[in-house]
Amino acid sequence: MRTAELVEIDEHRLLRRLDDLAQRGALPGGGIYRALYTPSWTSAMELVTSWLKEGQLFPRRDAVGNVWGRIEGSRGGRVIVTGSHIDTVRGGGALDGALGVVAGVEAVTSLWENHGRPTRILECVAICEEEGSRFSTNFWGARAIADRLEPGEAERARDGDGTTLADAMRAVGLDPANVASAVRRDIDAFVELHIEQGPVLDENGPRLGVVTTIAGTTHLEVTLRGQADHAGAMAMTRRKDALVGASAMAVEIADLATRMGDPAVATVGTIAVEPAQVNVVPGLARFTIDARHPENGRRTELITQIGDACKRIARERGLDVEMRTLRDRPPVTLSPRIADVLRRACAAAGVEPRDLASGAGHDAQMLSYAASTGMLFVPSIGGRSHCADEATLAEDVVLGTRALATALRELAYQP
Ligand code: HGY
Ligand code: MN
Ligand code: MN
Repeated sequence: MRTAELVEIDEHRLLRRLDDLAQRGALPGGGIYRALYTPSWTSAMELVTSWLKEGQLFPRRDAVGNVWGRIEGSRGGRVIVTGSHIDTVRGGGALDGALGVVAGVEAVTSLWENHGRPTRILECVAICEEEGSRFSTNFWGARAIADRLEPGEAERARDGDGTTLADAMRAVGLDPANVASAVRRDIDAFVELHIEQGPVLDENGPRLGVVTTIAGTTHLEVTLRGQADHAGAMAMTRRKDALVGASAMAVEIADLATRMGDPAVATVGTIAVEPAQVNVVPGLARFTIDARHPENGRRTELITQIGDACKRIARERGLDVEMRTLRDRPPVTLSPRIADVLRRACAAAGVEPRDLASGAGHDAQMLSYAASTGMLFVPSIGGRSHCADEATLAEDVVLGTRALATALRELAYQP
C-alpha cells in the first residue's frame, strides 16, 4: 500500500479553538445548544470566519449560511472539501460537528502554512445545520450544497415558536429566495472527521475508524386518540387512555429493535399529551420514533414491525392511531476510493484503522450524493454523545486531525 507522510498541525491552536467554540451556546446547567440562525449560531459562525481570515482562507458565506474557507489550486479542477456541522442538539456536547469544523480549518490552515499552494482547490466548510434541533427539517446545509432541498421548504418549516425557517434566514441577513445558489456541482471529494458517538473504538480500539456505511434513518410521528375523562370518576376498565397506549407502544418499539439485534435501533425521543392536566385522563398522545439500520431491507422490516405493533396495541386499547413519516433517509455507502486514502493517512499516523458503519447520521451522507465522500472517526469516551458528557481524549482529537490533514494532502497536493 502506498504510504503517506504524516502532516504536522498546530495542536495547541486546534484544542484552544475547540474550547472557544464550545463557549458559543454553552448552557448554564452544562451542555451546549447552538440552533440554526440563533445568536449562539451567529456567534459561532463569526468565530469560524475570524479563524479563516487569520489563516488567509478567504471566508465566504453561502446562501444558507454555510461558511467556506478556500485555497486556490495551482491546477484548479474539481474541489477537495472537508468540514462538518456547527449546530448542536439541545444539551449537546462540544465535539459533535464542531470537531469536524475546527479540525477542517486546522488541517487546511496547516497545509497552507507548511505545504504551500495545493494543485487542487482545497476548501473547508462549517455547515450551518445538520441536527434538526430548531426546525422540522435537518441536513439543511448539506442538502443545500447537494441540491436536495424541497421546493418551498424554508417557508414551510417552522420552529416551536411558529417562526418559519425563511423568516429566521431573513433575520440573519440571508434571502430564502437564493438557496439554489448554495448548490455545489464542482466538489470531487468531501472528507469529514467526526467522533464515533458509540463505544466501538473506545472499547475495542484502534484509535481511528474509517466509515464504510452510514445507517438509514426513518423518523415517524404517531398520534393516538382516545378520550379525555375525569381522573377520579372514570373506572379504569372503561378508559381510552392515550398516554397508557403510547407507553405500551414505546416499550414494544424498543423491544422490537432489541429482538432484531445490533445494529438495529429504535427510539421514542419526544412525547406530548393533551390536555396535559393532572386530573384528566389523556385523550391524545403524540410521539416520535427514530428507527435505524445500516441495511435497507432490515430497516424496512423494522419499520413494518413497528407499524404493526402500534396498530395492534391501538386496537387492543380502543384507540385511534395515525402514523406519519416525517423523513426517510436510506443508508449510504461511502466512497471506497476515499476510504483507501483515509486508510493510508491512518497508516502514516501509525494506526491500522477499523472499518465501521455509523449508526449516527452525518453531513457526509447528504454530500455523498454530490461528491466522493469519506469519514474518519475518533473514539467517544464511553460511547457517549448528544449529551454534556460527550468527550474524546485530546490525543485522539490531535491524531484524527493529523490523519485528516494527511488525507487532504494526498487528495489536494497530487503532483
Ligand atoms: O441524528 C443523527 O444521527 C445526527 O446526529 N443528526
Ligand atoms: Mn449529532
Ligand atoms: Mn454530527
